[in-house]
Amino acid sequence: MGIHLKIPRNHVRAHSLKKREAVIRAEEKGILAKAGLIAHGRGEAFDYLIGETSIPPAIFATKAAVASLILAAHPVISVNGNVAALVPREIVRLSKVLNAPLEVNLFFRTRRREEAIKSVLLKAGAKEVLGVGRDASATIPELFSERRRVDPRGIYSADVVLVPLEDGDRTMALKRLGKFVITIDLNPLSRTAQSADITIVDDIVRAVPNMIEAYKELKDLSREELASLLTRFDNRKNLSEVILYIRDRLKILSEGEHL
Ligand code: PTJ
Repeated sequence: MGIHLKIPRNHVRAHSLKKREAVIRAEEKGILAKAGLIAHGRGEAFDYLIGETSIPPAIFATKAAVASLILAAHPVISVNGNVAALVPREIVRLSKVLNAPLEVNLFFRTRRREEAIKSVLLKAGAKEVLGVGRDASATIPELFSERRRVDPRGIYSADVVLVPLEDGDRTMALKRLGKFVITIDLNPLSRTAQSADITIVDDIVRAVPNMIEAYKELKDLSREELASLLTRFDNRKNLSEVILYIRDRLKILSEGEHL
């Protein structure tokens, strides 16, 4: 076990430091991959650029994502080490409100990590967790990482999949299989962000609770109203909005203004 910081509640970076502690602890417990620590750091850098808040294009993408998950016949939520480390209770809650099963799906797959993540999710209130051990018996063609293994009852037969913090090859393989892919990724330039159908450029710690709120707002809409929300959403345009937002913010900051 490493040395852990005691973070003063009024520390200006308390939120960020708490997340760091959560990922470090999860790595020590065998939940998070070592590469997950690096991925977290990259996410933090992009979060700095957007101002560590859910910006308007992220909220728009969140609503479109929830609309598509409500409309889905068989939605599935993929869970990796970073998701289990940062939002275990929230992802279980989202899975319940949307009636979308949780599936453990790992880039760095080991039996020990699968079981550790399953147990985090069960402890957080999940009734069932797909994709563990022999349950991940189907394969996504053309994928060479361990992420090719999926559960026939889950991602394999899903029409809409939420894959937060995903890698680019897998996103493209899921697209080729005809899945509608939603991701949460702080990097608007990543291959995943660029190739998903809906990209929520936001910290997963804010995005998942926002999705639960969006569900409450959208759940009574008709299927036509939900479909029209989706038709108005264009991922490429929305990602451009994110990049323009960062550009405008940096311009203001470069002129010495504080936001
Ligand atoms: O648990 P595993 O074995 O499945 O491995 C998970 C990681 C994240 C290590 C694996 O999927 C990976 O290597 O991912 P990448 O290719 O590094 O992509 C992760 C993306 O997530 C990057 O674009 C980061 O900017 C972004 N990211 C990191 N932290 C967050 C985030 N996006 C949203 N919220 C975060 N907290």
